[in-house]
Amino acid sequence: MAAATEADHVKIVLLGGRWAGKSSSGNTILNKEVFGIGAQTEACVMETNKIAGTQVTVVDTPSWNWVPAEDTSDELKQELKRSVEMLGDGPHAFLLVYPLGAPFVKRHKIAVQEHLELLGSDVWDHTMVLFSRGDWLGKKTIEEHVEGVKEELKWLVEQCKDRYHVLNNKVRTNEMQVIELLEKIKRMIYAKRKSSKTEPPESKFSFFLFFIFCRQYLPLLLIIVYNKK
Ligand SMILES: Nc1nc2c(ncn2[C@@H]2O[C@H](COP(=O)(O)OP(=O)(O)OP(=O)(O)O)[C@@H](O)[C@H]2O)c(=O)[nH]1
Ligand SMILES: [Mg+2]
Repeated sequence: MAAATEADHVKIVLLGGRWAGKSSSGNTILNKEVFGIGAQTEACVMETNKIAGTQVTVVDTPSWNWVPAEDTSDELKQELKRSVEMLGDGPHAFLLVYPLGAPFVKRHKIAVQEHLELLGSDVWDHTMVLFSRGDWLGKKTIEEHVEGVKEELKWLVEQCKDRYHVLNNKVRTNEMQVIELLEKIKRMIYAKRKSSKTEPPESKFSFFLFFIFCRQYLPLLLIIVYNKK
């Protein structure tokens, strides 16, 4: 998947299991009631708004059930893939929405891993955990909460290279929580852009390896060419 790179237009896909808080989080991010809450989201919906000077586009998706991907219908799999296609050159970020405090055990891990990987082998490079239900944090910070989570949820945070954020979708007046999320996404875009600039182009790298491997045979090759003349 070729993710888009401009940070003046942030493109997001919300992913997750049933009742995770995807549509609510989409509404919080866009600061308007555009995604239906309470009724199950059946198909991808794309909406956009300008937030703190940044154009933000969000695709809300239907949820998967907490089962391995092979037990998920072809229609749902198609719909998940369509969420990426709807954004043309792809999203900057997949936000994997998970309700804060909900148990995350082996079957959740398998479902997340298998459904995300339907979207390409590099999907984890663009994924951040978005905890919904931030109002359940109480006096703890999200960092303190994440430090204390169990093994499977730790795995999820590590898969996302420690990128996570929390939203309280019950308080729409706290626009800082969205601005901070957008900052984290922009940081992810810049980091990705930087690493792809420093990677040697594949063709040059292959030639370099070929040269290293073959240099010992060069004199032999020259003798053969010379004798043929
Ligand atoms: N207290 C609290 N409730 C939340 C929060 N975010 C979402 N909810 C509630 O969680 C329930 C599910 O939210 P949705 O946004 O519809 O979740 P969804 O992932 O889109 O669900 P489906 O599309 O039906 O699978 C709703 O009752 C929301 O009001 C939050 O931050 N705090
Ligand atoms: Mg929904």
